[in-house]
Amino acid sequence: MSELPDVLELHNGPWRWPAGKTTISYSFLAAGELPSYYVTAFGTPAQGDKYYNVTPFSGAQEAIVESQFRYIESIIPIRFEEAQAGTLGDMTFGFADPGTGNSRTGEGYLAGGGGGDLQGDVWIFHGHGMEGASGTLFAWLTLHEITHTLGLEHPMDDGDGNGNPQQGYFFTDFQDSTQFSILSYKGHPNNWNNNPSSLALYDIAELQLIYGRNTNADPLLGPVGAGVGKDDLYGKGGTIDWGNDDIPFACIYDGGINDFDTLSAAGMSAPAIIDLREGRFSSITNKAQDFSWEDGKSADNVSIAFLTEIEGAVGS
Ligand SMILES: [Ca+2]
Ligand SMILES: [Ca+2]
Ligand SMILES: [Ca+2]
Ligand SMILES: [Zn+2]
Repeated sequence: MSELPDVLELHNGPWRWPAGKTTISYSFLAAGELPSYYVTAFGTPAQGDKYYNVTPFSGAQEAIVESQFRYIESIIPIRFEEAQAGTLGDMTFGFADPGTGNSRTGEGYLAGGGGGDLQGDVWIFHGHGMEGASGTLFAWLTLHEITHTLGLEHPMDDGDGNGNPQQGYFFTDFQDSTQFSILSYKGHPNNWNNNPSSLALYDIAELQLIYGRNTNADPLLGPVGAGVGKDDLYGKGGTIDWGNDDIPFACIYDGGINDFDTLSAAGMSAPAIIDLREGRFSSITNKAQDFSWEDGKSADNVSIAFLTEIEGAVGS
């Protein structure tokens, strides 16, 4: 077994929920429910101001967020619980106006960033067509912001102001893409049109460096212990089911022990390239024609997390 890489660009600071805090509470804001600490910090927002016009997530959007919490719980030993009615959680979720001149789609306040009660809060801003959205773009956007709240930064925000990732650790310009971190602003070089359906390779590694690994968890669903002896199938009809997705876009973390897991390209129409080594990428798609295989390029759309052992493979 190797170790988790230390990708400093993603957590180049003290940002995290305090050690020993293993349960993080969350609330979905109601219409007009701007927490009072925003008024304390920024004043009462008027039209044109950031945080004006708070509107709620839809039920489907709340369900997306909660499924992401279950997913993150399978990776790190942290639990997310909805705050009791009438109280605000450590994390809040809502839509609001972005404020004049702010083109960002969302915002997630870093835990440990000194923001007091602002820490952990996630906003999706009006003006980007996200109200009522429940597709893969909304799912990716909220997962991106939740990952910020857990303490990870954009790979290109390393403090030197040039917008490029810090060189010399793990990230290179090439690696500054969603192939390696969903916090990158650049799409996967071979996969531009797809939204990541999971955290990416380095996101999982860095969250596990900070919080520890959830070993023996049932991937996507379960508590510690549920992964012992659990044989998982990653492919059509399996634990991660990419169904009819032409270019599935995921990183597989399986903390199970004494198991036999399989990465499968069965049912995919294009030739597959499968690499079962940890930290490596496989190409499992229905769209081989989009890629210049003869040039040595491949889709590299499915990765295996560091310290994850996938024991078997099935070709297309
Ligand atoms: Ca908060
Ligand atoms: Ca397993
Ligand atoms: Ca395994
Ligand atoms: Zn971001």
